Amino acid sequence: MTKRRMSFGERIVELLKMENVEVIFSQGDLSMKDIQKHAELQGLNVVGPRHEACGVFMAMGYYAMTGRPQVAFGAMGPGQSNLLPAAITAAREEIPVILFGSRRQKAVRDSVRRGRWLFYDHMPLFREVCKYAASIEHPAHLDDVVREAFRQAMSGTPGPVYMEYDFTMQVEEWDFDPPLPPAQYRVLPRGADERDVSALVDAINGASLPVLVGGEGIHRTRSHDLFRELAERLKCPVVNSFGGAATLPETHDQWLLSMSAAGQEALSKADLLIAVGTPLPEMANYGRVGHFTSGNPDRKVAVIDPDPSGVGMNLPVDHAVIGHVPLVLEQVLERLDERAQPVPELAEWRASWLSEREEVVATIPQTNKVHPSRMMVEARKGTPDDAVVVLDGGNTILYQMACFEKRSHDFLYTANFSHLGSGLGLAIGTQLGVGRDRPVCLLSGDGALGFHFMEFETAVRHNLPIVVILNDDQLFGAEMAQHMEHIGHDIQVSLGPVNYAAMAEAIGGFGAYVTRAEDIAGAVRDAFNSGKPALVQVKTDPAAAHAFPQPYVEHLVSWLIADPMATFPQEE
Ligand SMILES: Cc1ncc(C[n+]2csc(CCOP(=O)(O)OP(=O)(O)O)c2C)c(N)n1
Ligand SMILES: [Mg+2]
Repeated sequence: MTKRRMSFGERIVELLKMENVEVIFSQGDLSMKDIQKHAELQGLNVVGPRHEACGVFMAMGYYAMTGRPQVAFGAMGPGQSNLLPAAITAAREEIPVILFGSRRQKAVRDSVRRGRWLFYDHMPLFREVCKYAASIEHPAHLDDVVREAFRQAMSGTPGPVYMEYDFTMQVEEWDFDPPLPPAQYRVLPRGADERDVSALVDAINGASLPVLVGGEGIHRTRSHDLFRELAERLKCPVVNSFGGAATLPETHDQWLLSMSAAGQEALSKADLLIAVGTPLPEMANYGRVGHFTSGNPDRKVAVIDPDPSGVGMNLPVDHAVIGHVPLVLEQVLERLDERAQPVPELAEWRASWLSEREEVVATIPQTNKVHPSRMMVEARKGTPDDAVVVLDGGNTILYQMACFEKRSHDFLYTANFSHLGSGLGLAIGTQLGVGRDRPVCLLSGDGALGFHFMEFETAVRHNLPIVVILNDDQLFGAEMAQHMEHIGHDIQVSLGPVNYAAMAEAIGGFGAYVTRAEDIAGAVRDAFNSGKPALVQVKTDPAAAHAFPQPYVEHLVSWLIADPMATFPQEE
């Protein structure tokens, strides 16, 4: 085999290209200059975040839209440190991201001279947080480490991996063998055991009331069309986990909000629950209490997921069909006949859900300011149906869940970890993933947006026309009711008046400042039509956060207070 002499930096780029990496998220820095040089030469897109954590969020957004992991860098010392919070989020969200830290010479670590400029020993921290963390000690060591990183990031429960190198190593040259294709060093996604598939198909054929639960694994593997086909063949009710929102668009006549009366009835009456891409974790109190305890005692549970380690963790599972979600769905569809008649209760449950949503909208509290639920109803009118929806915030999440109908299956939120401040980064990564021509909106709380607002400049610099629709209640709203109840006033929950729209314009984007409900839809439309990164700031009523209950909040709180040690209902 002919070896080729090249720098460490050039080789990293070559290895990343073998894995179809398209973007590296890194600020220009001397400690990665050779990697950036070769990334540019080899046609990768180099996107520079203002904060390294946001670079990781961007990589997560890109992955969520494409199923291809991307790369984020942190420069030596504090830049490496800044990767950490988002690495934790990527681990919680089970999203593979490939992280690199450039490091000062390792000898600094053992120096007794108290020279610590731009140095901290990060390895123990990244080992704790990531699926794999390694220090690359020599160019000859590089290929092995990068391959192990991809192998780990993409197998079992996917997640973040971290590699670091002495910054001086970038330009070191070495004779490298031709790079290996991924199929030679990691198991590519595969389907399930055929026996498990046919047992599941038999169970489905024998079920009179199957219910599908869509999980975020459908989003992560881009299996929406197959999931929809399965739903349509089964003609059964479809609900979703929190992070699996929109896996079947809410306009579909089989979809029910899991927290609605109809959704809960469907879950409790089902004789076969088929969870796709979720180990039934967060919804319905881990499947252990609430409506899972009532209803059909003979309910069977099937799980389609790549990760065997989640099976039976919450509900006992009758059918574990383990494999890459789209491949398993294809296997199931190959064998499964179309159900002759829809599940008899479906039409009634769908009608019940639709009237529940109408009722929620009709009873939005009337105040002299815009209620955040009203903002969601109006914002929906101005948002194109095919827009990707990204979320960030506290109560904002509940207002959107109740009042912003998701019509496209592309949806992203850190549903497991709820990391405030992730939204702008996720939206930017999402827009890069779907391309400039597809609309992307970020529905955000003002508290959430404040964490990393300067990423708006990143969107301007890279010409990414994301539209931020801001619920500006001048509060960390989700904290307000508890403070009012417990203290009688709030302590550091209220935020100052900020003209975010003017800031968006000052940075070079489009800004609109809206105080009246009737102006929201038009402003949102203008924002999408501007073709620029845009922000529509809606001044909403701060009293909404404590004077009235938030829609479905009791379900959300019930997850928090659910007894994690509760026994399985079947064992009681
Ligand atoms: C990084 C981070 N810090 C703190 C929290 C706790 N927290 C959850 S919701 C919330 C308030 C969110 O305020 P905002 O984004 O304005 O949304 P609102 O509740 O007002 O709709 C806070 C502080 C969190 N989830 N993440
Ligand atoms: Mg707020």
